[in-house]
Amino acid sequence: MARFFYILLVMAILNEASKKELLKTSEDSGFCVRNRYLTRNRAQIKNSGLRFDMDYEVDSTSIQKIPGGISFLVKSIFEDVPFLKGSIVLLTSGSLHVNFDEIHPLFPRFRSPYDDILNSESLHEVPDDSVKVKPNQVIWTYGKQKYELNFSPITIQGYYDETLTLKVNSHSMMNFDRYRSRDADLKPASQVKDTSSPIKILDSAGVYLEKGGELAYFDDLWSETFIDFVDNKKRGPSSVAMDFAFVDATDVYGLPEHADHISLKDTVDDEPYRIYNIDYTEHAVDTRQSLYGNIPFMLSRSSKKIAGGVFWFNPSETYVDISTSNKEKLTHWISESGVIDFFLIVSETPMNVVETYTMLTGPPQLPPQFALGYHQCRWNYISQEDLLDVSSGFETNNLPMDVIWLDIEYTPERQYFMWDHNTFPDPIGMQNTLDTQNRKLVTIIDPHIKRSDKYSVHCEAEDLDLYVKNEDGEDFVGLCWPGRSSWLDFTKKDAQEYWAEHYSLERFPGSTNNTYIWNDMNEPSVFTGPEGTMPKTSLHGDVEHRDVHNLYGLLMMMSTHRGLLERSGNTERPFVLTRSFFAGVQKYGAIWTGDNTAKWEYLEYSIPMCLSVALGGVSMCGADIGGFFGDPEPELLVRWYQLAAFLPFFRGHSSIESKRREPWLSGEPYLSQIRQSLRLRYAMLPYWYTLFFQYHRNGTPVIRPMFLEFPMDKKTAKIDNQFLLGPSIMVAAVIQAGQEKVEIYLPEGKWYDYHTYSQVDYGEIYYEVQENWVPAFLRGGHIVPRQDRERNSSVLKYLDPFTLIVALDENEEAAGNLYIDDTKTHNYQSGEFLYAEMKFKDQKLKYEVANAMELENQIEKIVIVGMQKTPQHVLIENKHGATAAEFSMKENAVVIKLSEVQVNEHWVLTIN
Ligand code: NBV
Repeated sequence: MARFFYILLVMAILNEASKKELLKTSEDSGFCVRNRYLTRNRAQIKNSGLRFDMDYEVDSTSIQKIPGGISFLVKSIFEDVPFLKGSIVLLTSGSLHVNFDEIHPLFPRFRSPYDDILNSESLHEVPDDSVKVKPNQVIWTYGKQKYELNFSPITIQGYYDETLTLKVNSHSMMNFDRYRSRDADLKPASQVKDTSSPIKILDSAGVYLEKGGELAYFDDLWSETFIDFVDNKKRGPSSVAMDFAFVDATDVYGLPEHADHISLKDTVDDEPYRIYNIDYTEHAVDTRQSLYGNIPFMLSRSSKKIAGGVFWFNPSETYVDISTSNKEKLTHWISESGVIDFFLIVSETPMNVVETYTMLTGPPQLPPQFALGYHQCRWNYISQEDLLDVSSGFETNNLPMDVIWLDIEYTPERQYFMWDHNTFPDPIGMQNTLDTQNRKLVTIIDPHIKRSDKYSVHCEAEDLDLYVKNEDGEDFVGLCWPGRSSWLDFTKKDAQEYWAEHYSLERFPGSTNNTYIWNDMNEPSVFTGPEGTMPKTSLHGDVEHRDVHNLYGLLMMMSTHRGLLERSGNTERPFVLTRSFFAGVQKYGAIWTGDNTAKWEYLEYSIPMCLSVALGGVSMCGADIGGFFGDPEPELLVRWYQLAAFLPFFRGHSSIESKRREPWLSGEPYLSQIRQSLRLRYAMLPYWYTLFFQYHRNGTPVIRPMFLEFPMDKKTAKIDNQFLLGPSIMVAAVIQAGQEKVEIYLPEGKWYDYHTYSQVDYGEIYYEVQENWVPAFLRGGHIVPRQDRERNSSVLKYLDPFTLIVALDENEEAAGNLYIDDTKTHNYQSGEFLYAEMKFKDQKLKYEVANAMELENQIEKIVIVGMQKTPQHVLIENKHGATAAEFSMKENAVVIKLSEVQVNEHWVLTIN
């Protein structure tokens, strides 16, 4: 009982502390106000005779050749002495890497850990002959990419196939606040070349600026107060900024995660997109406020055959402004601290840009196959009986499920790596039972560590000095679930190692090799901190938290991932879910959209949210089915399952205050409808797994906004209530109660209803809503592998036969792939997998095994959709010779039954 009241109390505090008005807007962030002001009033400042110091040039005498590019020094045009060093290198993987850093900073300027985020395979420099150094310019040419650096003022232009695609600093918004000592704000005039004009501003972080004819004083350079939280900026202003213009772009996308549409809005007289990992409880939708995780990557779509991308590699608080003019999308990126470090990508299609970025920060993890099944979660399954009852409920109701989850209540007083033995007396026994049902367990592990002398995780961390420090250099202490807590400093290698070790079976007693992990609250969420997170003045060694904030969650879950890898001696693929994240998270696991609400609009926004996360390289995304807060009416719950079956991370979850909602509690017809969605998902697992393999190998996202597949069709540019699963299936959501029709746009080509195989005309259509499913379409020209036998866990499907759905295009052709491996280890990396290529052409379906492994599975059925003539005869040729195959005409398809056709052999099917 006491615990229950405690929870209510903390939730009340949390809800209060996280109301929208208690989060910062751009107006509350001095560095953003200042950079916006300076760039918007640039002409006025210059005309008023004040010195405007945001004009930078390359010191042409300093250029040095380095592999793939140049290094150089940079100065303000008003000064003789360079204060920045720069380097620009073109990479063979298709991006231009640009860096600016202070030459002699007063404090170390933080640089993100390359090894943890970037993929070394993507960092090879182009050969020397691709770089031409001229007196005032450097030109890189590699394939169809060309970049030009102009020295004064510094600008960069990116061309694809001779078409200008991306411009850097073309609007002179570049800014680099140097660290300065407090009393050196105004420099002696002798350091300045021209002393005749009144010097009031020496650089963008200077003290006096003219505002509306008057001298304005920015008084927040050294300290800033938000509500009652004082941010003591002992190191002073340190912002960095840059503008990127996407030429001829109709839309820009990316910058996940925001509860917003995929096509990003102009922000001119509005709030910019904020990038700062925070626990924005009961978050709104249609907002540019930040959420739990962020990926500072943006890409463009154009009506020409060009697309651009920018990855702004800076983990401090960042704002991005977007405006449209002259067919150009101008973006202004402003970060609170760190260095200027970014990657540019120019290419022919947005898809290429996404793939290049995804591999640059990847490769994405190939998840164990069970992770693509259904996950059942709740805050909380309160005891081991409760958990096992729920798991059995899935059995008795014939509902597939692979993973059941435990939230924070399984621990004694939120001390992680331990079990509350009153409620979970035998966790191993519990997991053994789950094992007999072919199910896994995920337990939550949060980053706050209870400061208790009896808690060894804390005592050792304290002894080893692994905690983040406060500004006075003592262990940082804040309130979170366990009460007084501290947080490991994951920027330290020894803290990462310490954390990873805790996932060993010895250090996490009661865990098994089938226990997987959920890292929550890792923004990090600190109940007593500003905006519910860690104060920026906290210290990671000599680095301030403000410099690294957005990395915290990523580094934590990276360490967890490493722990699970080590637990299995590096043989098994881990599964880790994280709430907070940054660029590169796709290497380590899955994310979800956090605490949504049981309302229709949250179902609607789950699509653009996951789509933009996928554009940011992270396909393994999902939203809590049913909504975390509140209680969905059965219709909403069913619609949510029906849609979520087509989103990668497929998990039902609800808050401790919500009513229980295991599928059978809704009764009929809802239970059957939910079962149908789960079965649809499980039948499609071979397709999902194949898509994930392609994503892992090439960075091709698993879920795709329409514009990514149809970039030249401008009608697709803003669509985000429908999307593609891989290249072959298009899905649309039902997002209103009692909705009768869904308006859908099908680009030119052949389309078939996924559920009935009937052909659907392309163009704008109205789809009559069905109770049992959401609209989904097969795209002509594609082959989708399935396993249609009904099983209650993905594990049980392993030996099942396959069905191939062949959807023909206008030329009666189609193609597709099938990937199979052992579902869970890294053996695929040494070639132990099956990869088959399937092509339908001239009435023949050819199945070729590009990479074979030992497998017993058969192909039992082929469904051909969209065939004009009725077949008379079907022949299958394989190693057993040629035999006639049985076939029948179903309403909209030819159904061919096969026997003794193996999944790991070549065969040809001929239809006459
Ligand atoms: O651990 C409790 C919850 C969890 O169920 C949810 O999924 C997380 O997003 N957690 C947040 C903390 C409490 C939120 C009110």
